[in-house]
Amino acid sequence: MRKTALITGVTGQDGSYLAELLLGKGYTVHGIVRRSSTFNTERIDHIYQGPQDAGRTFVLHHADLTDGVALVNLLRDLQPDEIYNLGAQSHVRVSFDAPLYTGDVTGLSALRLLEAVRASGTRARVYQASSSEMFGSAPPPQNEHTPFHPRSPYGCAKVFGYWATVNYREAYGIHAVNGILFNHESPRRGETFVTRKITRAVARIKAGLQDRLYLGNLDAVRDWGYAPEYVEAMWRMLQRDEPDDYVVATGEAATVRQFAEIAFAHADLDWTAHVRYDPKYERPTEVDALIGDPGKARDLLGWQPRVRVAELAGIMVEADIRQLDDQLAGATVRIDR
Ligand code: NAP
Ligand code: F7E
Repeated sequence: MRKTALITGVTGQDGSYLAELLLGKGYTVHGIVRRSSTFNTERIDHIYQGPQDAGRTFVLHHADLTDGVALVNLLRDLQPDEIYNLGAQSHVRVSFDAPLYTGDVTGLSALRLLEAVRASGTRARVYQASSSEMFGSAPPPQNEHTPFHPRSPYGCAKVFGYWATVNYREAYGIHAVNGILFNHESPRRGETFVTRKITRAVARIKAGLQDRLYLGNLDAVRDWGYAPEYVEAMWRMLQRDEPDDYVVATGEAATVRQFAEIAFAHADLDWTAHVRYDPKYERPTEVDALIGDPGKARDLLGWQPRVRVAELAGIMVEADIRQLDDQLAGATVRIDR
């Protein structure tokens, strides 16, 4: 029997890699796409299957995480085996500008989805995309027992989603798990997260289209892993007989400054010649250091990270250089001076 999975946030970085992974494992994959006035499916266009394709295994549905009734209807119709709740307003800085919206989409929607599971009578296993941002100012290394001290509306919303998931597991016996993932990146990372902002700038500076890159706090420490490996951990969590919560991380740390240095050096550029500070990119409260302890995921899921930060930066720089080359070959590119 083919298994069926539903992914919220399928158009995002992780959703696109997870859809590929599950299709490769023989699942029928359903994804929620929110209505947009421009196309928002770029990350999944290469696996798109049209309504007319016979025997299609990848199906997209228009819905929004804030629309609880739509979620109930969808789950009642699909009766999926597994649900991956990856949809969120996921940008920490933006969550200070849109705190209530972030609380609704990123926090309350986790509860909406769990209620929809109950209301629709589906027996699906549920993965909740929890985040290392929940640890906030708790000193590293952080593991499953580290107390939460979130430092942004985004972090607070994720703490709400985390506890809703634990509560529904305890109260209703739902097979629900939290993956507490540390930062993970890829060539599909959103362009305003710091790693991708840096690697895109490296490509543009190398091509002579840009000279300066403005960044905020260069001293922040992060544990950056490779997104395709992290979605494998999500899947492994839902295959365990007992639902539980897991930290997923590399256990290695780098500062934003070090990431910039490595990324620029990969293209034979000196980062100090191009990077400038702009306080605009600081946050009202910062998370200084996130370094995860992935021991439990290693021992119980058999999961281990392979790509480390230097290789990751190289993968992303090369992909951005290739993408820019393709754009330059086929289209007009705006030149920032
Ligand atoms: P992402 O690229 O920002 O993707 C977020 C997804 O959520 C997109 O598909 C987005 O749709 C969708 N979405 C946003 N608002 C929605 C709404 N109201 N209704 C339905 N869908 C909505 O995020 P990601 O990096 O893949 O991360 C996946 C999940 O893991 C998120 O929950 C994030 O908070 C969490 N997380 C990420 C990391 C990380 O380092 N990447 C670490 C820990 C946890 P559009 O494409 O239309 O915008
Ligand atoms: O910032 C600093 C910034 O926006 C990383 C999300 O996926 O991971 C992500 O959240 C660090 C911060 O990611 C700029 O202050 C400096 O200290 O790439 P980021 P994030 O805030 O860590 C967690 C685990 C999630 O769950 C989130 O969804 O870099 N920084 N200068 C900057 N950050 C940005 N974005 N832009 C700058 O110019």
